[in-house]
Amino acid sequence: MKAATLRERVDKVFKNTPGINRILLVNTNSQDPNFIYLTDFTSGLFEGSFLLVTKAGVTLFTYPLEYETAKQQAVRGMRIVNMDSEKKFRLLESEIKGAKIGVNERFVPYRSYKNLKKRLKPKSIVDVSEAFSKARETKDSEEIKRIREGARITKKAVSEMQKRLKAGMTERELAIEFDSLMLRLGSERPSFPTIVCFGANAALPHHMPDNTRLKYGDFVLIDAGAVVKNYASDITRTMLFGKDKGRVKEYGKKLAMLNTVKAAQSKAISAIKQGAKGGKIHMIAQNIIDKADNGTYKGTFIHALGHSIGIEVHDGYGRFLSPKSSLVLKDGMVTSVEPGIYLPGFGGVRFEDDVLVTKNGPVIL
Ligand SMILES: [Mn+2]
Repeated sequence: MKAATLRERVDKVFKNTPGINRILLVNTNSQDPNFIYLTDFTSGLFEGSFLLVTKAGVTLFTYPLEYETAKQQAVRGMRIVNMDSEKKFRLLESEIKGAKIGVNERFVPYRSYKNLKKRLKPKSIVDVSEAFSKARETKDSEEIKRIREGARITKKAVSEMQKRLKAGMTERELAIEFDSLMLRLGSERPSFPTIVCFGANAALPHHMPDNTRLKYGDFVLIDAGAVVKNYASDITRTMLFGKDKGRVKEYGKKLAMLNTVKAAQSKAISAIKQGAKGGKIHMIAQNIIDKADNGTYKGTFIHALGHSIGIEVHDGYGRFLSPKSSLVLKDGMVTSVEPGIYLPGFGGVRFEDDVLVTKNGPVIL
């Protein structure tokens, strides 16, 4: 596997859009993830820019503000148009008028859609979002390298943070320190707002760091990810603050939770390979949790085992390891594997890694 060229990515998208040979990606005040997928730009915001995608090549219509930024990053097969005048806008219009075009309905706001119809007058508009999801579901070597680097940075930051835990520090203080550690280690930005949970807060899977203070014997759960060249990573670690058995309240129960989730995660990961079914992988983890300690944790694993990871943290619409998932794993997919146990009022445990699917089995990134 090698890094795909722009042409190869464009071909990968058009393979799944029969009858469509013209796609218009429309940015809002943020970039369509598919715009990022094709341009691979790592600098610039490109608010309100358009990317016209045809089999012959890709044209970026942007504004004077970022024209130079675009030109510096343009690769072969990419044309950059500076929309500094109404005439240039008409160039875009002439490309679209009377044509059947594909758009990403999962991204274009209704208002932009209406404007597009009114101003650019295409003959018809169809949704091509699924074609992009399919193109993006398997990663090339460069994409994998970036996710691996993000995961490495995140794991390094967790182990560094573990040494800096102090009784009395707040979740917010930890989150601020953790994010700054990741940035220093090479992260461009967090994949999502860093989740930090102390004690009972760990029972809430998406708890946001607040002013809760760390106490001896608390669970400490960190769920975070570093972005490297547009690609996200997503790692969760849970630990106990303080290891002295005698002084940690309900040490045995906490340790059993940690061990159960670890076992569920490693069993599920070892079943991952090309051809395996997403639903089955989820059930491997769920069964271990449900049956452990005579059913003490039955029903406490309350979310999907994993999700596709790439440009978006939840990449690839609907591609999940979940109980009813019909997803069949393919070589080159990257999925999170994140079982958990959540006991409201007491605490929770989650372990999460990013796993590459190959023909021969799993590779933990
Ligand atoms: Mn995740």
